[in-house]
Amino acid sequence: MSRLQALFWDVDGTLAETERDGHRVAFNQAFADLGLAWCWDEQRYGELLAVTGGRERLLADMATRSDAPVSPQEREALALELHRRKNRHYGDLVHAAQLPLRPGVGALIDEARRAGLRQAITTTTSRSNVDALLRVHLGAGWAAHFAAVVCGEDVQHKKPHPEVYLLALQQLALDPLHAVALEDSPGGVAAARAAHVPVLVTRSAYFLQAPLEGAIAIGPGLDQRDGWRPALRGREGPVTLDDIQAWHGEMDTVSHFG
Ligand code: XBP
Ligand code: MG
Repeated sequence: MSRLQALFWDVDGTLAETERDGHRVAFNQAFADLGLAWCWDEQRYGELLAVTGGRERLLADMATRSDAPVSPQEREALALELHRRKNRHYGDLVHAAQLPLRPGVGALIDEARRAGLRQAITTTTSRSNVDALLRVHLGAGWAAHFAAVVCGEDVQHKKPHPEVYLLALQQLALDPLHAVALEDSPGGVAAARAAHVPVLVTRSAYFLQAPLEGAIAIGPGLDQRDGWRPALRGREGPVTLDDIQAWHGEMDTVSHFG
């Protein structure tokens, strides 16, 4: 059995429920800034999450609109401007303390740090968004908790491409089988698996029913022991490093979760 040496943390949906109440709201504020009568409701935003990357998401939405600029250059310029404004609004929302960490996340980061595991951020969101979120919740020195911080700007291909994970593995000089990725979405699971990193899923609001295959464990959140597959012993308390180590040790015997 290979010993667990590192945790790789996805950000949006895994560290915090940032999509519905953060990015979506901030995108709508950016539309209003520019006088656009566009509004992404919760359902439309859920559909658009199939596209990773905020700028890419804007372009995908424009491709379906009759009231978007016609030329690719104008669309690109508008997407850039909206994305820049969206990230500023997102930072403001985070600072207004409207986006707490998901329950159990802070405790597991602390436990892993005390146990001497290395940790990395592996996200396709922008670096400024990660900085805003973690500065509020872990303090100005948040980056010291992480041996690598790989963000959307660092890669050519966003999730579900494995590049974010491959870069983190390279920076930590780590065998993928010695890590566990924490993810919330099908795209994140696909990215980790394509890099051969075992992945544990804490389902987020938008992906409660999504089909997810090939994780070493799937559950509702790190603060509870109920509802996990494979099942956890005992009903009280959060998911611990020992639990993750046990799933990691047994991963060869686990095949698919629907
Ligand atoms: C999720 C994403 C991001 C965010 C928005 O990343 O796809 O695009 O929705 O952030 P992850 P940006 O789950 O890997 O953290 O606008 O900065 O792209
Ligand atoms: Mg995510």
